[in-house]
Amino acid sequence: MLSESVRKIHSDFESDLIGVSNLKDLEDVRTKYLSRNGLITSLFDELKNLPKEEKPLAGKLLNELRDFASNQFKSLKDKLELSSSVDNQKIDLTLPASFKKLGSRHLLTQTLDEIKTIFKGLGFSVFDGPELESDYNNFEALNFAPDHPARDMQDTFFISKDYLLRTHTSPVQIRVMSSNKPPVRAIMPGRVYRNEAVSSRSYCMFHQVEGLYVDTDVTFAELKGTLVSFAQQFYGGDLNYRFRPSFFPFTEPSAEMDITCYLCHGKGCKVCKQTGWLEILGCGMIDPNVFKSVDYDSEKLTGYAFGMGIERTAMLKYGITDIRVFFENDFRFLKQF
Ligand code: 2NL
Repeated sequence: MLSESVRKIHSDFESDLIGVSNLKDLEDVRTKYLSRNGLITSLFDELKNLPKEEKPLAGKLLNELRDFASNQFKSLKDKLELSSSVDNQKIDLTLPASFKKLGSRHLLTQTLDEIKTIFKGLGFSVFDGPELESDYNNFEALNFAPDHPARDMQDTFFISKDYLLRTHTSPVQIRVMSSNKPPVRAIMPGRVYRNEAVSSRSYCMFHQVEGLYVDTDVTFAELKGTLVSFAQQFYGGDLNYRFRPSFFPFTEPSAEMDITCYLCHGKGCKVCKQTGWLEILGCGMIDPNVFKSVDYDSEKLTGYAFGMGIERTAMLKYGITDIRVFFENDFRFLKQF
């Protein structure tokens, strides 16, 4: 008998609940079934009239019904409360969404990424190394004479007698050659430090990318082919270029590469100091003394190397005239790129 009442109340409760669309109707259903005098609660009173042996099963059925009803009630209540709180806030779903400013990669990162992509396409891999270096890796292994002016306290941040903040990324090339057999074809980007007065043209810290290719028959013609291909991809296809003789302690012969001035297209202006040319990088054939210091056979091997400042490269490409803007993080500068 009781089990039949349970079944009937169960299905009545469910159909009553289907008709509920607001909190008030829901409260009426709760009163009808679950309040002190509600239908479910009253069934519990009938339990005591049952024969002893039927009580456990009937009790179980009743508990299940009550738990079912209160769970259904609770979840519908949560749902209705949530939607009524949204109604109360009077949200205007037709308003345009608020604009969130997105960050972007720093111009230096963008420039370096572009340089890396181009050289990877030319078969170079990428290495990095520590910014705190030994005097040996930074100067001695690179054929700097002991009294070379770059070692001077005024140009180099020395940490101790034998350690310093690297003044170029060449020590990474020393490390890579010392721990890899030739052929080696790689670029090494990173931060470098110079103890110089800060101005629009120089900063105490900047970024460089250097590269080298060492094998048995590497020629100056290959150096030119690679760097011209780089410049065409980076600065644009139809540029003119030239290589001028230069000097670096670690290369012989050495050269600097110029491209046509982006501003006057070769006519001569303030940016190119009336020459029509802009210097974009330094390069040369690796000096045999450098090969000796990394235990490479300078009789069998030749190689070229090159280096460029990343800030300078970006300044040339975008016509930026003050290096300090790279480190000030002024949003008005950053957001232009
Ligand atoms: C410049 C010029 C250059 C190199 C860097 C290099 C490294 C080794 C051996 C030989 Cl381990 N050379 N690097 C060569 C020529 C030029 O940089 O104006 N940099 C900003």
